[in-house]
Amino acid sequence: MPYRHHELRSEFTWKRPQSIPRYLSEALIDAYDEQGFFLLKNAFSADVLKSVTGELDRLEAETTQMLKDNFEGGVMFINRADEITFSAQLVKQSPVLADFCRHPILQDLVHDLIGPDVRLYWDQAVYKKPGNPSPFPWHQDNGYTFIEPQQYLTCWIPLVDATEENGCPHVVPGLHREGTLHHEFTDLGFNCFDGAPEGVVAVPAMAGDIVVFSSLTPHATGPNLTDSVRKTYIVQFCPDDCVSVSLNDKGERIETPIGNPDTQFHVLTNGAAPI
Ligand SMILES: O=C(O)CCC(=O)C(=O)O
Repeated sequence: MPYRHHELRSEFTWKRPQSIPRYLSEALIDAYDEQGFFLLKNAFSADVLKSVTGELDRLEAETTQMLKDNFEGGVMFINRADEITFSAQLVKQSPVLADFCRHPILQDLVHDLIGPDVRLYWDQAVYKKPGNPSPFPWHQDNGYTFIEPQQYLTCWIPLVDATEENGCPHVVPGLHREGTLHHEFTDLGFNCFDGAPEGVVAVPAMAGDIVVFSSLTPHATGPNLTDSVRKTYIVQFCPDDCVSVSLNDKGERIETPIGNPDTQFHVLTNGAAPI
């Protein structure tokens, strides 16, 4: 029963870090609290994007090949080789990506939204291939992986301009405050809404921006109706003392500390870059 954690629920409990923000304005921190998301413009230079994209293109090509070689029709869980791929925990394979996840902007961002002791929780490239007519369904990131404290931070980093034509994120502002929603598995991935929710906002973002949102913010991405790949690197951060929570067959809570040194390393220790 791999997904019994969906029976777990949690409320929105984010506490604003007490220290003086290093990078974010109060308005953006308020937006995170009240709306559950914001767009941070021009976070990364073209040089940084180029080196990250080079690594991701190489590793994503391996994912696509692996899916085609091993799975009928190239379909495995939410991956469909010719439509959308998820290449996860790439920091283990790439020092360039591991360095990127400790980029000074990301360190400042996690300081301002999480606090002084923060780990990388997850990283994955999501490539939405040309002519993919399927949306990626509405979900909270907690709908896939349930951790406590609930609130972890997702940075959705477009490597090409993400538009309404090629599958930019859409969010429902404010709904993160409802806590964890119930998710059902569909052919395309977990889904937390019957039909289209009210109040949806599209969040187009340019290469080098970051769409910052809470793991409790419901989001979806649209189809890619263009003739080029929509490339995103998603990096997620959590407080140092986070645990992963699941239920066993008897319905008992199983807590596992988060902290694989290769994939969930510290990005901030006592407010400073780890040595
Ligand atoms: O980038 C996408 O198209 C969807 C990915 C996503 O929402 C996620 O991995 O949580």
